[in-house]
Amino acid sequence: MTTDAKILAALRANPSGVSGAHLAEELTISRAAIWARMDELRQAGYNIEAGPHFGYRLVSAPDALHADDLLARLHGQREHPRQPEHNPQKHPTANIATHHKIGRDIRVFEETTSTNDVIEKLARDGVPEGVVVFAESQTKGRGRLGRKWVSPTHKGLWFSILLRPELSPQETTQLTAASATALRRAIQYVTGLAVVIKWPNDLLIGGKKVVGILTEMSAEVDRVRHVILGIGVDVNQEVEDFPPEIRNIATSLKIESGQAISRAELATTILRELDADYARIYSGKFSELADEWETGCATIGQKVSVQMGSRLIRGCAEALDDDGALLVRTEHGHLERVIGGDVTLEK
Ligand code: BT5
Repeated sequence: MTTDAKILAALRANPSGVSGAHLAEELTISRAAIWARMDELRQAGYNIEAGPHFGYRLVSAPDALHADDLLARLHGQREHPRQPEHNPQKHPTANIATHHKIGRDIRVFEETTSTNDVIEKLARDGVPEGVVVFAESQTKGRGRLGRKWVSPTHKGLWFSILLRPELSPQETTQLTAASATALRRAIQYVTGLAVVIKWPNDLLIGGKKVVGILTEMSAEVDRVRHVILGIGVDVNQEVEDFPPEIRNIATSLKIESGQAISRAELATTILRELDADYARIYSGKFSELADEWETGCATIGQKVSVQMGSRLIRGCAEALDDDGALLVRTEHGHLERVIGGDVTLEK
């Protein structure tokens, strides 16, 4: 962690205040250096009080993503998981081992084309897996098949993660499943809202899309070089922030819950949950995760039509198989294994 991340972690761990002398000793820097860092943090929008009796105290943080703050929060959540006020349930993955890969390096850009592009460059430069890139806005945010992803400034979480999994290209569907389950848990935990998964990569609230996931992969025939998980979460948009063409199909956590959500808190909860699910895949526990996916997946048991390239399949979505593919019983009684494509839920 950087010095600022350590300072923010200490301030969060000690809400009633922490002394400059204590911080200086912990961080092995001078008290003057601590004072200078506090000043920088204030300029970045952190409201930090100072007083002779309590030392330094964090009063509020800006609604902006800040890499050091995200690292500090992630560290703090691991050390002392906190309960959101409305949600008495235990931290969802409190009992699942994490391996601290996802989020060990976090970078934030004010604007970029697409965070997937930034990660692609880092991947080619040989950066280790687990790096996460957030952007406050994207000028060319994309969905699957060249579709556009609307990413208004400071309203959502637009981010990508680099993974270098030891999986075959076919097995990478597991990562889409892991992303969907982790995001569902994190959002339900932070907001208390009921979220369902629409196979393979959307999360919906009240039938409207609130999360999209774009998984991109670089692979040889039998070996994955790297996978990029691109995730878009609609957090604090108002209805008018969505362009008219998607107003009927998209929603945000603020619209659904009636209150603004801390993007930083949500971001780090998501990273924690993703890390836990990635650890589950690594330790051979995908079946556990697949069960959770199936439970949260609104597509199972529904009549669907699936567009796969130029082919259209109609039938009933019966189950997920071991790799996370959707099994669809067609009108003619055949069981089709669907690994990609666009699913429409039929009425
Ligand atoms: C997806 O594609 O749902 C994947 C979206 C992934 C976005 C993230 S943001 C960070 C990273 N960087 C990127 O450039 N992308 C990833 P797809 O299933 O093809 O859905 C795209 C469709 O969703 C569009 O055609 C619209 O109908 C709708 N849409 C666009 N923007 C939306 C938004 N903000 N919220 C909800 N729906 C949206």
